[in-house]
Amino acid sequence: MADKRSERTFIMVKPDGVQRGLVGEIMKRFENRGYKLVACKMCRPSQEHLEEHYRDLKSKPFFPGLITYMTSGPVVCMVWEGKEVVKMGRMMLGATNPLESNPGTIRGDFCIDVGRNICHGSDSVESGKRESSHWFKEGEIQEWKPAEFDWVY
Ligand code: FUP
Repeated sequence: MADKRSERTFIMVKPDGVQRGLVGEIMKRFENRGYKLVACKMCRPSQEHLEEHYRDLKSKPFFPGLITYMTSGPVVCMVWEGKEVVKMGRMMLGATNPLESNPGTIRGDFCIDVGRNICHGSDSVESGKRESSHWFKEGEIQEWKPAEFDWVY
């Protein structure tokens, strides 16, 4: 149980999510669910940084457009911690393609185009670790225990 509670996922509000003022809405959903924010910053990532983040998609036809979109403005990067946060985070974000994302999910409520799908979430515990350390230095991730935790778990 203690191990599960320390699972981490990397969540990013993409440039369109920032421009549309959805940062607070997305953070609120994770906080309300009971997850713990352990890192957060706004940044303007370089093309190289994004190419490394999306390295598994390099051969896809949409890759150049994806990089152009992702470098078009600032993003907000976060690490959230808690039980099953990787799977639950993906569920809260909704399917990659907004046509398949259910109402009630972030994508299902706020977007209609796969190329403007407002947020990113790690797809496995391993990528959660890799992405968290790709976007944050060790000292930028905080260890802390919220007082109300005993009412969440
Ligand atoms: P996800 O893990 O939900 O971010 O989905 P992927 O890693 O498969 O895709 C990463 C990003 O590529 C998506 F968020 C949007 C973009 N993409 C497209 O633009 N077109 C596609 O057909 C698939 C993905």
